[in-house]
Amino acid sequence: MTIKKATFVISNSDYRKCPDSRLPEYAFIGRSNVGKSSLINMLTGVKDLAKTSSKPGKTQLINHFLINDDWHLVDLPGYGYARTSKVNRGTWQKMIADYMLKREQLTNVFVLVDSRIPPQTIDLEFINFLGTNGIPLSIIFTKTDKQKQREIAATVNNYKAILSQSWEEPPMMFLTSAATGYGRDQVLDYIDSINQELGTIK
Ligand SMILES: Nc1nc2c(ncn2[C@@H]2O[C@H](COP(=O)(O)OP(=O)(O)OP(=O)(O)O)[C@@H](O)[C@H]2O)c(=O)[nH]1
Ligand SMILES: [Mg+2]
Repeated sequence: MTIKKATFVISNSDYRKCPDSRLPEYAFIGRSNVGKSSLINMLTGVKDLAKTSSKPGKTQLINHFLINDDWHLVDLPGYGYARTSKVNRGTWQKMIADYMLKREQLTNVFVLVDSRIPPQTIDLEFINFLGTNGIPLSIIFTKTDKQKQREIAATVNNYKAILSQSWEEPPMMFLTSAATGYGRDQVLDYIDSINQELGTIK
């Protein structure tokens, strides 16, 4: 898929105030600092479309971007950010859970995990939360430029082994690097194939 147009639409904390449209929606989630916003910039080819930071906790709201006038891409705040207060954590959980469970346009959730670290409980819990609630998901391994191929393969296999204990078939997995653009076509073509299947894109 060629990205012809990528524009910011709206930020908010309430799924009911998200854009009132029937366009399919693809959300990006994962631990704080895993590289969600960077990946969105890499995929769209627009450098500062989503705000990034070397410090965790940069993205705080549900951010909608309109792509090619055909679909929405959604940047979300990360989970597992230790410096957030308990109150904030509760608010985050409700905002995200409501969005995931109630946003009808949500077509696929990309769960981002750092290719350098072994499967973490918090990520597995989130993946299982989506699975249990029948929300389609894929896994994106980020920052592959920082890791040797052999080590990345070991992490991927580790995920597959763990998930195959509770899943008949593990979710789709993608290897990416926002730094080099690695994996861009694979992710975009996957989104395109779902859009075509839905028949929403002419
Ligand atoms: N080397 C490398 N660094 C990356 C990559 N992706 C992200 N980073 C760096 O990781 C840090 C966090 O990136 P963000 O995109 O802001 O992460 P985020 O997941 O959106 O973080 P929050 O919004 O805080 O949840 C930044 O310093 C990025 O430059 C990557 O593929 N390779
Ligand atoms: Mg972010």
